[in-house]
Amino acid sequence: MAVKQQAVRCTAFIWLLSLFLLHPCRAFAEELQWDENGYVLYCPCMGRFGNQADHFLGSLAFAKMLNRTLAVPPWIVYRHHTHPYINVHVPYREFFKLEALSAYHRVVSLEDFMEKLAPKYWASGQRNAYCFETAAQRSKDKKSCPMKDGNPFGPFWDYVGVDFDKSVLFGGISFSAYHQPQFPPSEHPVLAMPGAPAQFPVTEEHVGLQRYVEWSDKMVKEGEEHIATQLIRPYVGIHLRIGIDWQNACKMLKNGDTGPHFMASPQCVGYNRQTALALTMTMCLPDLSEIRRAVKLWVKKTAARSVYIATDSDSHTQDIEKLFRGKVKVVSLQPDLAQTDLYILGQSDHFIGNCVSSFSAFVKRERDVRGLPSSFFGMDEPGKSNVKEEL
Ligand SMILES: Nc1nc2c(ncn2[C@@H]2O[C@H](COP(=O)(O)OP(=O)(O)O)[C@@H](O)[C@H]2O)c(=O)[nH]1
Ligand SMILES: *[C@@H]1O[C@H](CO)[C@@H](O)[C@H](O)[C@H]1NC(C)=O
Ligand SMILES: [Mg+2]
Repeated sequence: MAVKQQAVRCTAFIWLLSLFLLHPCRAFAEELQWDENGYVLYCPCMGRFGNQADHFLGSLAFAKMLNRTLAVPPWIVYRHHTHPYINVHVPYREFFKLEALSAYHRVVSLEDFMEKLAPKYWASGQRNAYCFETAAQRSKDKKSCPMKDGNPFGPFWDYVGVDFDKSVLFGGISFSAYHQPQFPPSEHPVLAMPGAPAQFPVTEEHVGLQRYVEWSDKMVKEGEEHIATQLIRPYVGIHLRIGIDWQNACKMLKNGDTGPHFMASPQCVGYNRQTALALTMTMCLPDLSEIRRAVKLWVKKTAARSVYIATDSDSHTQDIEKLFRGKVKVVSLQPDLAQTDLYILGQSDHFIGNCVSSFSAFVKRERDVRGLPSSFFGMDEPGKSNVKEEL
């Protein structure tokens, strides 16, 4: 009896202990402490989701390098075709778990930073903007950072509720730990920048940071429901990036205006420029015959019973159904949220992506972290040219 009680007490103790040890983020969410080592703020002002995600990984690494807390910005969603045609700012947490990032580095959502910390520590009147001299060159007086000039810059900082009081310029072409002594957090607590302090595409060194980008419970629930009700495993997920903007982008490749490093392509041709494999037109813009070939190959290899098609334009559902004469279920949801597609592609038994697309790259990175297989149109084995292309 006494032993049993002891055990119960002990269990309760461990449970209590785990509350404090394993959930530091809970305390952190309730009571935000000001970080004496300062903050990094930026606008994810370049490109749509895939580009923003690449920039996010680099920015996370940047904040860690400077040992400043990253104020995680919302995602900017463009609504060029839907009323009321204004950008929507979606808090990071809507799609992903903010706390999961803390395993890598200190973060706070930009919204929480503004609501809970800025009024006391970064009040109106002391809000500096930081940018490169070259960026300031574009302003009228050649001395101001272009923080709110145009779309999406203006609407972004308006959403955050920020006007800038002063600009601080830095020289050189890249900001590194080397610059930090120039901006001690005591004098420069908040580094707010017009764009991400990161490269596009994400550097090879930072690809693995994808492991800290975990889907929110809401996204998991929605995505799993679709998979359970619409798909039959094993299923092959494919990303068809073939819309008109993409056709135009791939023209650059066709015209020889770009080498093998083109947008997200290092993910399949290799990050080293000297040893990069050829980037073919089929890889950038797969035609229907390539789409058919690759889908047929992977459905056969994985004995897939269904195919999920995510697309920015035509899903080619019927063309793909015809390949299997009704034996394989072909599904395309065309969801309101692009992230629903990303989730379902991420969970597939095999993924065929577009090597040049950062939207595909998001899926590929997530799958690599979890050890799931992926290929690309025009490249069945990532990092190895298709035999036919070599001839
Ligand atoms: N829902 C959905 N949207 C897509 C798909 N492919 C492209 N898009 C949209 O087009 C945008 C493409 O821009 P981005 O994410 O930067 O990727 P990239 O241009 O392909 O490198 C995405 O963010 C989506 O909004 C898709 O398969 N499904
Ligand atoms: C990094 O910042 C944290 C939080 O401000 C601080 O506790 C820690 O000592 C800093 N680390 C270094 C190496 O300066
Ligand atoms: Mg893009």
